[in-house]
Amino acid sequence: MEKQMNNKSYDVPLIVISLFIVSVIVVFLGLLPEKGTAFANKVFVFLTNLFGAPILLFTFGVVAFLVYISFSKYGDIRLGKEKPQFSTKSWIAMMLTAGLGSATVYWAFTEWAFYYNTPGLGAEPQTSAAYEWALAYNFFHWGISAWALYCIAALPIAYHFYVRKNKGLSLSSVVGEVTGFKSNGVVGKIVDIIFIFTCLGGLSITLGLSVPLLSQGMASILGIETSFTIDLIIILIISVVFTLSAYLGIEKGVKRITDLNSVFVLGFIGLIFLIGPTTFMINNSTNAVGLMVQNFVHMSLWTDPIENGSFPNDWTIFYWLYWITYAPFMGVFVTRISRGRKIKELIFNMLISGSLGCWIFFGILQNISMDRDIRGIVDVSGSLDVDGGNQAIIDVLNTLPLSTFFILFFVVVSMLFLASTLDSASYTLAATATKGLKDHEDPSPFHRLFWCLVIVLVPLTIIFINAPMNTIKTAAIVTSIPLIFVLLIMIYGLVKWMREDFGDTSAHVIKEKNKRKKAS
Ligand code: NM2
Repeated sequence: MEKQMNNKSYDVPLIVISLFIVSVIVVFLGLLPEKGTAFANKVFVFLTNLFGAPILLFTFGVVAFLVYISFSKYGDIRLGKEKPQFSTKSWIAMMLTAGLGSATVYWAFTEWAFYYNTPGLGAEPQTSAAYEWALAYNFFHWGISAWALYCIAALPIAYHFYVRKNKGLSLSSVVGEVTGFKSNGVVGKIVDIIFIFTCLGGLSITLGLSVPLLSQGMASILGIETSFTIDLIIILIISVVFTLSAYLGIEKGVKRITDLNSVFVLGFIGLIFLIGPTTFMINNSTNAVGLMVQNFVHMSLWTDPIENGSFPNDWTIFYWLYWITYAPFMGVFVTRISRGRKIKELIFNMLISGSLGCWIFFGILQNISMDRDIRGIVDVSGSLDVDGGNQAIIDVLNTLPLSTFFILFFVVVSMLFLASTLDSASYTLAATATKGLKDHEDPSPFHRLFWCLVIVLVPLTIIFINAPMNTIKTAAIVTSIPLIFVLLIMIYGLVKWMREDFGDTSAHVIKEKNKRKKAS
């Protein structure tokens, strides 16, 4: 049965299946937390063992493929002949802010510490070498390969939409065009469900990590103890205010504030960079880029086959899957903002500018936290087992001059990150679950609020039972593996289309053909 709303309708089977699976997870984890987390751990180990090497090969293959395309004649294909809608600077800024989320702030202070305690590539734990490798690995996990995973989701969608001029910006419409199955038939539904679950998986990590951190910040400002109630209040306020903002008519104001967030982020990291230790930040980051570039292939394909340590599964493979959970959402977003760009321009800016943006962000925040650990001021690496490092993050901020101002700044930045993540995710999910939605139409505000509440159920349960990191990570592992198959279909389609459209055309003709239209 479908409920009518004008000529649009809710996709009831999609909503029911999603609600059912989410409820099963919430009830299982909530009622049997120990069994639930032990089960999640087993699933994590099983899937990363089974799919680990293929995922590493896939990601490395994607990087090689994109580098090849950008240097080949296909790189000159323009995605729509119109003038780009945004300047290159704001285009890159938009990709960066959309591609990173609220948990990025958590990782920015703590990620190196995980690697310092259990390093990759055989380094000795908790040594100087481990400090150096920690930052190199952080740059690797937020670098070229990671952005390549975003890019490989974006390119087929953009090609389908601008070059082939097919209808629809969803994964199911791309898969429909490639395979010939109807996008509103069974195959399309399966793709939509996979899409929804990957989004939910990614958001579980994002919210599971960022909500407790945000409430830690709030509690420190208010001088109270953190508790689940604070987590709950924060998430409810953000969900209701931000998702209903369109309905309440304050969307423009809210949007302006979230747009301002990139300025806030720049201000935040800029000030910390100036306070320093600036030289250490520059030196350690330069060193990390060197280590990473030198070992790029080894890091990309390292499975630790003899020692069977858990680093590749726990980090590299997990990270690629974590990025993949956001890839479909990013693919659609990047397509929307990339009309008029050449394929090579898209690849270059996603891989290089995207990575550089991450390295600057992490190069400043990882290093301030590492510096406090090296000098014995805050025990960041020792705090991970206690509370995931949340208190240590606040303690690091407390070492800055005008620390209250910085913690407040930090809380505002995290809150806006969280709000924009929830806002765009609930929008995308509601749009996927609304039948007959035209490109310029929006799903109803209540439908968005519904998805917003569904999104927060699993992470809230995870926070409530105080689940270990592996339970949080399992959400991404389970949900993004099916999406790899969808991505493979999309890559196949892209190659097929490019060969059909330009296979017999020589490089200079492609260049000529793809000149931008003169402004009329
Ligand atoms: N990525 C970039 O959790 C977040 O901050 C969202 C994370 C996929 C690793 C993005």
